[in-house]
Amino acid sequence: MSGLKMLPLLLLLHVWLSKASPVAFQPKEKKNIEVVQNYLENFYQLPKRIPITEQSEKYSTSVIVEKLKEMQRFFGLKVTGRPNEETLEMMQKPRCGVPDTGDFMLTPGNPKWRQTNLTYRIINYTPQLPHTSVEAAIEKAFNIWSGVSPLTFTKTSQGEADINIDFVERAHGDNSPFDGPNGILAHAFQPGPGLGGDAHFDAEETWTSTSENYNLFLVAAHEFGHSLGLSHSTDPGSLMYPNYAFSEPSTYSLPQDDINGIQAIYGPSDSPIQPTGPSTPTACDPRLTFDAVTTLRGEILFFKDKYFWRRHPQLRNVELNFISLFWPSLPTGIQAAYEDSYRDIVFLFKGNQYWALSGYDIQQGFPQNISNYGFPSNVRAIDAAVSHETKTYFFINNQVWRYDNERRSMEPGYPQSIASTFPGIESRVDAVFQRDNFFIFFSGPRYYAFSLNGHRVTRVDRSILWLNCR
Ligand code: 0D3
Ligand code: CA
Ligand code: ZN
Ligand code: ZN
Repeated sequence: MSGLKMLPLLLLLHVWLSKASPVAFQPKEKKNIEVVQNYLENFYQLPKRIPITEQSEKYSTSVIVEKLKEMQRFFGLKVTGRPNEETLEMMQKPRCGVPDTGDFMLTPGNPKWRQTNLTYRIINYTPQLPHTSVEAAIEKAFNIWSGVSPLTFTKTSQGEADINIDFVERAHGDNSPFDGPNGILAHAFQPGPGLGGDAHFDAEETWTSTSENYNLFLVAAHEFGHSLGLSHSTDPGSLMYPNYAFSEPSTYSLPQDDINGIQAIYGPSDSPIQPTGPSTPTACDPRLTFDAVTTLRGEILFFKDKYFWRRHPQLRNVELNFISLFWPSLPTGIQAAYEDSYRDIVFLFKGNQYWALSGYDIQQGFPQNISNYGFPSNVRAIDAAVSHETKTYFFINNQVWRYDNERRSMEPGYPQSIASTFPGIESRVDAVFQRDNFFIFFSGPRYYAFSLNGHRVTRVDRSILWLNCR
């Protein structure tokens, strides 16, 4: 594209960007303009040439605003139609060449394979993994999809296959060059003849069968979603979300969002028992329950499955995060958590193991066994935990244990029944945290505010109010 033809758009974007920062044409701004321009051209069909007439300039303004809004809506950003900071940040995250579509997660035009018995062929291999590992990863990736649909996949070694799998680098003849290490990892073509269905992997990536970036099975499973007709999804927990996130392959289960997507195209599985998958929790679902809740240096963390919500006490916003993104070595399904604010440590529990966090860093030497606290071996897991002054309370079934943080020992006389120690807390506790001399207990979809001064429950309400739902 010629520099001259780009000028009006550059000026236009410049006007917006300079509202955010009043200094004119800094190199950084020039770069931002390019980011917005390239992104919308690549992923939102923004026309590449903008004619230099005033009228068409007005037209292109509204097109850009609309495209920006579409993009912001897709990524769940504030829909402003302006290239603000969070928008630029999202645009600069590398992604692949399949355009983001607003509605559902099917590829526009709804392309699909007419037959259910598909063939694949591995054209060449990456030198970084043994052939058998590549084959195992590819086969497992296909199984993810055949398990929840009527589709079957058969490997062939020669001749025409529906899905050709290739490791290639840079320009490789399909007008979508790869970009070297990181950035775009792979891409795949929607169902169809010829290139249709084919999956290309960037040969310059480090391909692994572990948690190191990038796990070939996880990327292949995502690409085959495209090969079968799925586009990207807005569900951050789905396989078809645009960005790679590690998830343990040995226990991997295809998320429900992706199951819904593939079944919308090909119908349900032939198997008598319909498979289901994990769903991404939604903050304002009234049935929502928590696994564990704790404060951390003034923030409140709400754990659920492989996620946690983080709430800043002053800010109204609550953000959903992957546990694995903050703490790659932690398991999912944290069962209890408490903050020892004197030592400035947060402890997280699952089964008979626990971890210590200093800020957002896991301390060396963890996990350790909860027998350190003095629990007998028949205590297999902790439901909830909370610390106040020098004591820590552990809730297990209908009993509470009290631990002395200074003496580092369990107190005599415990366990006691929860109902006698905390009158008004009648059922099993899912999670609890301490704030302003209250213990906030979560049990099912409700929370109970227990006043430590008044020694009674002063409020019962819906748990999701803590996630700023109405
Ligand atoms: C891609 O390269 C996708 C492939 C993908 C996406 C999600 C899960 C597995 C594979 C191209 S279709 N995405 C880029 C990516 O995630 C944005 N790059 C690595 C990174 O860490 N950002
Ligand atoms: Ca790359
Ligand atoms: Zn390609
Ligand atoms: Zn993709």
